[in-house]
Amino acid sequence: MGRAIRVGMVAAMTAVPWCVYWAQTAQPQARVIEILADHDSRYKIQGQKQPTIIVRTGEQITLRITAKKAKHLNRDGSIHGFALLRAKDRQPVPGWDFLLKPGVQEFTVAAPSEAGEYIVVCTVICSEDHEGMSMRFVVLP
Ligand SMILES: [Cu+2]
Repeated sequence: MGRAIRVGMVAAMTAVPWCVYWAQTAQPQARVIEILADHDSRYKIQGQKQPTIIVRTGEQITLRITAKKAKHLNRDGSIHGFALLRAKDRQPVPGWDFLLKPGVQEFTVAAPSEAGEYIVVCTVICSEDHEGMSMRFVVLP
Protein backbone atom coordinates (compact mmCIF):
# COMPACT_ATOMS: atom_id res chain seq x y z
CA MET A 1 0.00 0.00 0.00
CA GLY A 2 2.88 2.31 0.91
CA ARG A 3 4.48 1.49 -2.42
CA ALA A 4 1.31 2.32 -4.33
CA ILE A 5 1.20 5.77 -2.74
CA ARG A 6 4.85 6.40 -3.58
CA VAL A 7 4.29 5.40 -7.20
CA GLY A 8 1.29 7.69 -7.34
CA MET A 9 3.33 10.58 -5.99
CA VAL A 10 6.12 10.03 -8.49
CA ALA A 11 3.59 9.98 -11.30
CA ALA A 12 2.04 13.22 -10.05
CA MET A 13 5.44 14.90 -9.69
CA THR A 14 6.63 13.92 -13.16
CA ALA A 15 3.30 14.83 -14.69
CA VAL A 16 3.57 18.49 -13.71
CA PRO A 17 6.70 19.39 -15.70
CA TRP A 18 5.37 17.43 -18.64
CA CYS A 19 2.14 19.45 -18.65
CA VAL A 20 4.06 22.72 -18.57
CA TYR A 21 6.29 21.54 -21.37
CA TRP A 22 3.29 20.46 -23.42
CA ALA A 23 1.47 23.76 -22.94
CA GLN A 24 4.52 25.70 -24.08
CA THR A 25 5.37 23.67 -27.14
CA ALA A 26 2.07 22.32 -28.47
CA GLN A 27 0.82 24.07 -31.57
CA PRO A 28 -2.90 24.76 -31.82
CA GLN A 29 -4.12 21.80 -33.80
CA ALA A 30 -7.00 22.04 -36.22
CA ARG A 31 -9.76 19.58 -35.40
CA VAL A 32 -10.01 16.91 -38.07
CA ILE A 33 -13.42 16.14 -39.52
CA GLU A 34 -13.64 12.99 -41.63
CA ILE A 35 -16.09 13.08 -44.52
CA LEU A 36 -16.89 10.67 -47.30
CA ALA A 37 -18.06 12.08 -50.63
CA ASP A 38 -19.45 8.83 -51.89
CA HIS A 39 -20.13 7.16 -55.24
CA ASP A 40 -23.89 7.48 -54.67
CA SER A 41 -23.60 11.29 -54.65
CA ARG A 42 -23.99 11.64 -50.90
CA TYR A 43 -21.81 13.11 -48.17
CA LYS A 44 -21.38 10.74 -45.28
CA ILE A 45 -19.93 11.00 -41.80
CA GLN A 46 -19.34 7.82 -39.85
CA GLY A 47 -21.91 7.26 -37.13
CA GLN A 48 -24.31 9.95 -38.38
CA LYS A 49 -27.54 9.14 -40.18
CA GLN A 50 -28.09 12.76 -41.22
CA PRO A 51 -24.53 14.03 -41.53
CA THR A 52 -24.04 17.41 -39.90
CA ILE A 53 -20.83 19.28 -39.28
CA ILE A 54 -20.90 21.41 -36.13
CA VAL A 55 -18.15 23.96 -35.53
CA ARG A 56 -17.57 27.13 -33.54
CA THR A 57 -17.12 30.52 -35.18
CA GLY A 58 -13.58 30.93 -36.45
CA GLU A 59 -12.54 27.44 -35.34
CA GLN A 60 -9.64 25.93 -37.26
CA ILE A 61 -10.72 22.66 -38.79
CA THR A 62 -9.19 20.19 -41.18
CA LEU A 63 -11.64 18.56 -43.56
CA ARG A 64 -10.28 15.14 -44.42
CA ILE A 65 -12.43 14.15 -47.36
CA THR A 66 -12.40 10.81 -49.08
CA ALA A 67 -13.96 11.06 -52.53
CA LYS A 68 -15.32 8.17 -54.53
CA LYS A 69 -16.40 8.62 -58.11
CA ALA A 70 -20.08 8.66 -58.98
CA LYS A 71 -21.16 8.60 -62.62
CA HIS A 72 -19.71 11.76 -64.10
CA LEU A 73 -16.68 13.93 -63.55
CA ASN A 74 -15.33 17.31 -64.60
CA ARG A 75 -12.75 17.64 -67.34
CA ASP A 76 -10.13 18.49 -64.75
CA GLY A 77 -10.73 15.12 -63.08
CA SER A 78 -12.78 16.44 -60.16
CA ILE A 79 -15.41 13.91 -59.14
CA HIS A 80 -17.22 15.92 -56.45
CA GLY A 81 -17.13 19.38 -54.97
CA PHE A 82 -17.47 20.75 -51.48
CA ALA A 83 -18.71 24.33 -51.22
CA LEU A 84 -20.22 26.11 -48.25
CA LEU A 85 -23.28 28.35 -48.57
CA ARG A 86 -25.01 30.46 -45.96
CA ALA A 87 -28.43 28.83 -45.61
CA LYS A 88 -30.61 31.93 -45.43
CA ASP A 89 -29.52 33.38 -48.80
CA ARG A 90 -27.32 30.63 -50.27
CA GLN A 91 -24.46 33.12 -50.33
CA PRO A 92 -21.13 31.29 -50.91
CA VAL A 93 -18.64 31.49 -48.04
CA PRO A 94 -15.31 32.84 -49.37
CA GLY A 95 -12.48 30.31 -49.28
CA TRP A 96 -14.84 27.39 -48.92
CA ASP A 97 -15.05 25.97 -52.43
CA PHE A 98 -13.09 22.78 -52.96
CA LEU A 99 -12.89 20.38 -55.87
CA LEU A 100 -12.33 16.75 -55.00
CA LYS A 101 -10.20 14.25 -56.84
CA PRO A 102 -10.52 10.51 -56.22
CA GLY A 103 -8.93 9.54 -52.92
CA VAL A 104 -8.22 11.41 -49.70
CA GLN A 105 -7.52 15.11 -49.51
CA GLU A 106 -7.27 17.55 -46.64
CA PHE A 107 -8.27 21.20 -46.43
CA THR A 108 -7.49 23.25 -43.35
CA VAL A 109 -9.80 26.23 -43.03
CA ALA A 110 -11.25 28.61 -40.49
CA ALA A 111 -14.96 28.25 -39.79
CA PRO A 112 -17.16 31.24 -40.73
CA SER A 113 -17.12 34.12 -38.28
CA GLU A 114 -20.90 34.37 -38.43
CA ALA A 115 -22.84 31.82 -36.40
CA GLY A 116 -25.83 30.13 -37.98
CA GLU A 117 -27.00 27.54 -40.44
CA TYR A 118 -24.98 26.70 -43.53
CA ILE A 119 -25.19 24.07 -46.25
CA VAL A 120 -22.45 22.09 -47.91
CA VAL A 121 -23.20 21.50 -51.59
CA CYS A 122 -21.52 19.55 -54.34
CA THR A 123 -20.33 21.67 -57.29
CA VAL A 124 -19.61 18.89 -59.76
CA ILE A 125 -22.49 17.38 -61.74
CA CYS A 126 -21.55 13.96 -60.46
CA SER A 127 -24.70 11.98 -61.30
CA GLU A 128 -28.48 12.23 -61.70
CA ASP A 129 -28.60 12.50 -57.91
CA HIS A 130 -26.17 15.40 -57.78
CA GLU A 131 -28.86 17.92 -56.74
CA GLY A 132 -29.40 15.91 -53.57
CA MET A 133 -25.72 16.01 -52.61
CA SER A 134 -25.74 18.39 -49.69
CA MET A 135 -25.14 18.37 -45.97
CA ARG A 136 -26.06 20.47 -42.97
CA PHE A 137 -23.33 22.62 -41.44
CA VAL A 138 -23.89 24.52 -38.19
CA VAL A 139 -21.70 27.29 -36.82
CA LEU A 140 -22.15 27.80 -33.09
CA PRO A 141 -21.29 31.19 -31.56
CU1 LIG B 1 -22.14 16.09 -57.01
